[in-house]
Amino acid sequence: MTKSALQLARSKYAPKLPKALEGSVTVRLGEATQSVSDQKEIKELFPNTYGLPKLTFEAAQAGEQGQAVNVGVILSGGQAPGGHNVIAGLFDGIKRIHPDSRLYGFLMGPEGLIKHDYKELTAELIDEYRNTGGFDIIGSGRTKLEEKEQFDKGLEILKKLDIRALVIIGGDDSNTNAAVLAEYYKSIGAPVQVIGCPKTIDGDLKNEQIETSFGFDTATKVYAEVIGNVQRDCFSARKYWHFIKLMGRSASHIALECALQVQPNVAIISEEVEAKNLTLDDVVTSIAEVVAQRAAKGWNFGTVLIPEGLIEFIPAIKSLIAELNDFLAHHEAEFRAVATDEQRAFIISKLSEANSKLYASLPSSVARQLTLDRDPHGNVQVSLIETEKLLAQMVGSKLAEWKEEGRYSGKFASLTHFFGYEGRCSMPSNFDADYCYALGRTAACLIASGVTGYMSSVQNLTAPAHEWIAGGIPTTMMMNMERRHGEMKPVIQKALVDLKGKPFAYFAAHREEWAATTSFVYPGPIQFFGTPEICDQPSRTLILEQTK
Ligand code: FBP
Repeated sequence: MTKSALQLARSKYAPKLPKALEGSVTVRLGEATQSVSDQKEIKELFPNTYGLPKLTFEAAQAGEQGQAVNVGVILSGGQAPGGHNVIAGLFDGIKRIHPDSRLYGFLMGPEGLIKHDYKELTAELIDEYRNTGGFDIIGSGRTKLEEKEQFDKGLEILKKLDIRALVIIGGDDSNTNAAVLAEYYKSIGAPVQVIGCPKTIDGDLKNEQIETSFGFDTATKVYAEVIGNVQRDCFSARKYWHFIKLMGRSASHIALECALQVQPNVAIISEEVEAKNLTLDDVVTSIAEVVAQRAAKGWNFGTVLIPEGLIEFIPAIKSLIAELNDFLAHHEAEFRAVATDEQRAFIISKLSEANSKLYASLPSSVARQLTLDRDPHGNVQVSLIETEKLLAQMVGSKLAEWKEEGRYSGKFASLTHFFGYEGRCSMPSNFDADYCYALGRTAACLIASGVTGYMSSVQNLTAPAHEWIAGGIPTTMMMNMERRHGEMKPVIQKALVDLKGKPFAYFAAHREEWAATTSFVYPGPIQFFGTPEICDQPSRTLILEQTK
């Protein structure tokens, strides 16, 4: 593999470790735990892995060498910067347990386990990937690991390779499935420990125990850099409004973090839209008001940040989508038989009055998308809807109306952007490189402790890395019961933006000023070499959340 000068320099970076993990380690057992809610149901579903104690690793005098262990690893779901360092930390950790320990990577996500597709991860291979972005060392995939047949099929290859522990690196759903797998293997007496690691750029796998998921830090820094560049261009030319959609399937953590970093003129937070029961027109009006307010000062430029999942959080659109799903599920053939240019009118004639009115008000491209693009479960694929274009177009129409009424006399030219895939495989920031390596080393300590059904956890993350606290959290502790596909299931609670939390409060306290002035911040690229103030700062979200 040909490497750039920066890649070569970066491959030599030694991640900073929590002090407790530098030498030999001992484990301190905490109190027995409970799930965040629905304790009775979760306990019944996880009789073998419920109520386990939290674990903390502490430095110890050098002890006897452990036994060699074969370990499997899976990358699950969307890419997030730092995944390779989790694997490197795990590799180094199990080699410290015993030099004959071996690591096997299952290829292209959970499917690799089911299809028995794997490769051994040797020291030479691991060295190639230290501190690099991407998941390409073994690939990732979205196959859900949730059926007994899949578990049994996986067990065949685990037995064949004498794998005694499986580490699943994934988001809330993958870690939920990891907990179910841990319980199943324990219930049938299969000697395989299952350990999870918290991954997702979306930042929605966090709670009292998991301070942040890995990848969020780097991805948001990459987006903030690019948004900063767009803002500087915007302020230089002073002729465009930039509508920027940001990844993060449902929660708005990425949009909020970027807003905190770049101070845009407008940032929409989906959770607030839902809490205030806003309509699409309310959202459009709120943006148009800022455009008009700035135009009155002669400033026909600005930036608007839009979270990817916004459309699903607008209560009226949620209800429109639900009715459309239902209608199309029952009348698919009838609908497809209608000529393309008459489909819009056909749908309008079939929906309830409120939804029909809303549907009729949507630009034709979005209206068409709502009826055509449905996933295998019959749901509209809202992530494909170009919300940034929808909002830019609707704000333009609103301003044109206001111009006719004499309420607005500015110029409005818009440009749209979507930043998502650009940030998912970026070279990890020092924070993510250190955090991920520590998560991998912690996973190895959990394996050495013989436990199963735990998630690797590293806490105290706004302190310098050597003060971080490594341990294990029973995954059942983070669970509650939720309705999924019509059935109540035990799942890890997804963290949405907390409207009472400090990051949102800071944003809310400053947004009017950012709208009325031009207070853009240009964060610049991630730095790897330099002082900790430049290279090691965690996300603003994490800093604000941990401010006393
Ligand atoms: P994970 O939850 O698996 O980490 O993935 C998050 C994400 O990057 C979302 O932000 C985005 O909506 C989605 O993946 C895109 O999915 P895909 O990679 O399948 O296009």
